[in-house]
Amino acid sequence: MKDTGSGEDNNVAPSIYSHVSRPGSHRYKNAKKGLPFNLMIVGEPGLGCSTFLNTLCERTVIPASEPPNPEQAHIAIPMQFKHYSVDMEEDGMKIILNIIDTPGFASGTDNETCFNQIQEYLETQFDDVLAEENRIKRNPKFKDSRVHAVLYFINPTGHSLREMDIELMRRLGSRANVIPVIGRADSLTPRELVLFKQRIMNDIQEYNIPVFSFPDSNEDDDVVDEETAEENAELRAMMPFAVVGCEEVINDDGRPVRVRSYPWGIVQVDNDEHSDFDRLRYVLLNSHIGDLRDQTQNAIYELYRTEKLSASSEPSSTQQHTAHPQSLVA
Ligand SMILES: Nc1nc2c(ncn2[C@@H]2O[C@H](COP(=O)(O)OP(=O)(O)OP(=O)(O)O)[C@@H](O)[C@H]2O)c(=O)[nH]1
Ligand SMILES: [Mg+2]
Repeated sequence: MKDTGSGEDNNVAPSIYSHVSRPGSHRYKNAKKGLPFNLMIVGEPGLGCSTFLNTLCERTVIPASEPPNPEQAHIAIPMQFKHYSVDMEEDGMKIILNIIDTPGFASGTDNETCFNQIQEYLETQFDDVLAEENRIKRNPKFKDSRVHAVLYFINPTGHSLREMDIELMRRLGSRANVIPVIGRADSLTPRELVLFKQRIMNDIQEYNIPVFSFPDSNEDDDVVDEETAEENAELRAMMPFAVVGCEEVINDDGRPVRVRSYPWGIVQVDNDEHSDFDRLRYVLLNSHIGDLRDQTQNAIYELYRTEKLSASSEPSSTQQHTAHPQSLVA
C-alpha cells in the first residue's frame, strides 16, 4: 500500500529556502501538473534520513518511528519500501516529490538481502518502462517511477567508508544517480568534517564508485556553460554533502529558521557554515533536477535497456523492443 503525504494539497506554499533558479531548471516551468522527481533515501537506522526528508519538505511527511519493543529487539525487522508524495513549489516550478524511504535498511545482519532488494526495486521501475514502451497501445496514465536520485546516508564516524558503503554504492551506481551524504553531520567538528570528506572522496576514487558527478565543461560534450561549470566545480569540492536535519522551527526576526538547539549553541540547518543542507536541497529541487532526470532517462536507463535486450536470447523478443526509448519522457 502506498503511504501518501500531503500530496493532495494544491495550494503549496513556496519554500522558505527558495533562491533564484538557474536557467536550466526553467525549461520545466511549463510542467503544469508538476514535474515528478523520484527520490530514494537509503541509510542505516538513526542517521537522520526521515528528519532530512521532513526538513526538505518543510513539513512532517514521515512520522517518527516507534521505539522498538525491547522484548523483540532480537528479531530483525525486514527492510520496507515506503512511498510518500509531496507537492512542492520551487521558484514558480511545481514539483511532485515522490519519496521512497527504506526503513529497516541494514538493521539486521543480512545486508546482502537489502542490497538485492534495492537493486531489484530500481530495476523493476526500468522494466515497467521497457514494457510500456513496447505496448501497442500505450497507457496515457502510465506513471514513470524510475528513481532519479538515491541519497545514500553515510555514518558520521570520522573514519572512512566502510565495506558496506562501498559495496552498496558500487552496486547501485549503475542503476541510479547515487549522491553520498553524511548524516547527522553536526556530530563532527569542522576540521573533522573536512578530513572525513577527503577520506570518503579518496575511497570513492580508489574503489571506482560511480557516484553522481557534477560535469565539467571539458568532460562533457554537452554544453556546460561557464557559470554551470563553475557551480559544478564548487559542488564537486563539497561532496559528500554533510547534512543536518531538524523539525524545530524558530522565529528569527520574522523569518522561520530551522535550528537544532543544544545547551552550548545552535545549529542552523540552512546556514552554509553549519551544514550543506541548503546546497543539497537546491541541487535536488532546482539547479540539477533536470540533469538528474535526464541522466536517469538518457544514460542509466538506456544502459540497462541495452543490457537487458542484449541478454535476451529470444530473437522474437529482441525484435519487439524497437520503440523509441525517449517516448515516455515527461
Ligand atoms: N545530531 C543530529 N541528530 C539528528 C539529525 N537528524 C536527525 N537527528 C536525530 O536522530 C534521531 C533519528 O532520526 P531519524 O530521522 O528518525 O533517523 P532515521 O535515519 O530515519 O532512522 P530510522 O527511521 O529510525 O531508522 C532522532 O532523534 C533525530 O532527532 C541531525 O542532523 N543531527
Ligand atoms: Mg526513518
